[in-house]
Amino acid sequence: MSNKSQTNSQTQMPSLPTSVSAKKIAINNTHDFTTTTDIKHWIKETAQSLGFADCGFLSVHHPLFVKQTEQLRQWLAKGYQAQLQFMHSNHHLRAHPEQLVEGAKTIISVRMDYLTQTPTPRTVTDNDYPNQGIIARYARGRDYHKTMRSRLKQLALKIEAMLPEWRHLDIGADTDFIFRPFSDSAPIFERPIADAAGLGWTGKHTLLINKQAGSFFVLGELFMSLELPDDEPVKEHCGSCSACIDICPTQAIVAPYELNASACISYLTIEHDGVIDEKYRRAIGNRIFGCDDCQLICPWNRYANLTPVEDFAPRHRLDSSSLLELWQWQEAEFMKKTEGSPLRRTGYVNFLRNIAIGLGNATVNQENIEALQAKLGLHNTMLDEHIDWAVAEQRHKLDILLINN
Ligand code: B12
Ligand code: SF4
Ligand code: SF4
Repeated sequence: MSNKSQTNSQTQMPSLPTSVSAKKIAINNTHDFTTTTDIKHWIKETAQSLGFADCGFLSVHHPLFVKQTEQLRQWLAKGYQAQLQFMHSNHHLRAHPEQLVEGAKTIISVRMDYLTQTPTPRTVTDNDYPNQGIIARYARGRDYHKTMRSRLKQLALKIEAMLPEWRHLDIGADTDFIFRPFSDSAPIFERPIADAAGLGWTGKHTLLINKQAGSFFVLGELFMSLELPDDEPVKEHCGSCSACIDICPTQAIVAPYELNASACISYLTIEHDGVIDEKYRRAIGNRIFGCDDCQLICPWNRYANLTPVEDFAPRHRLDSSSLLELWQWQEAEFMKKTEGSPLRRTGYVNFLRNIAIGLGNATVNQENIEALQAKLGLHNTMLDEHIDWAVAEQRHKLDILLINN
């Protein structure tokens, strides 16, 4: 897709996030662009000035796409995708990303850190607060999809403005500039692209890890018509470690680099619609939206960086709310408080379903039982079934407590 009609005017460019960024770019504009390396260097610095931690470059014709499509088919054949229907579609576009954006030659793969607090290294402390509703760290603020895509567009506009200075190099700077930003928004192998473009290696939990920054970052891509050479992948550094596999509460990492999504708490609490199989409910604990355990335990996350991007700042105390507080949210409140937030994805009743499971797993307390029962019959039988289970779990713990005293 050509975005040229939207991008001709410099005056349409969104303002830079910081004055430091503007200064950096001004300095860089004095560069001599004698090789493609100079251009890549400029793009990298500009990406960083826009809040991206790093970027790498990869051709749309890289052999990984066909290979990865075959691996995806094998993954689907095992049924790991559960209700993730979109994983079945558009395999031809996954295998041939040049068809996704006609005229695109290069993918700029970017990563953006999202931590707003440094977690205790190599420990899952979330379990220490059983009455708190744990929301995955990426999801506590503004939806990253929007943040990523709007900043990728800013990056594209800055690149477009530089094209006159790059015309002497044979990279297509003298033709119409075509670009399109993505972040988890199209049939694209985002993690394998970032891996091949040198942003990190794929850990045994299947997420990308960077030696200097751990794995608490999200990925995005800018497809564009400039032709720039590929970056090189980095060496993997998991070695003999298997901490992520061992810690996974639902044993969803069935083998190194192989995730059964249907068992992953992230899938169950965010993507899965309807009844959550009883066999997973105790293991889900107090995680009510997503799961960070395999990352929290990973030794490389002692190097995880805090984000410079304000959008990730927790909203509505989503980093510290109790299960009971969240349980009291009415639907209108849920809709209001999750505007522009990833939490919207799960929907109100599934959100309550997740909290019900959390309350079943919470510290035994008469108040939990009463709060759970107060919502019986208010929504649907699916939720009622989880409430009944949670009340039975609370009562079971109460019985044990009474026997022991
Ligand atoms: C579907 C999906 C999910 C599913 C399935 C995850 C999965 N691992 O497949 C669910 C809902 C469970 C999920 C959960 C999460 N997700 Co998700 N998810 C995606 C999505 C949309 C597609 C991933 C995909 O293609 N999976 C299909 C399988 C087939 O691909 P695969 O994992 O790459 O598996 C292959 C390799 O392992 C390879 N392989 C086999 N053997 C070997 C050996 C070696 C050495 C190597 C290198 C590879 C390899 O073969 C496998 C089969 O093809 C991407 C966005 C995107 N468009 O790419 C985000 C994405 C992967 N998710 C992301 C995040 C942040 C998460 C969560 C951390 C969110 C949370 N906190 O709850 C969890 C983490 C769970 C986990 N351990 O992976 C980020 C990852 C960022 C990063 N640092 O890597 C992405 C890239 C989104 C983004 N734009 O940032 N996710
Ligand atoms: S996100 Fe949680 S449930 Fe999913 S693989 Fe990682 S530790 Fe397991
Ligand atoms: S916990 Fe260990 S095996 Fe898992 S991704 Fe991190 S380094 Fe690799």
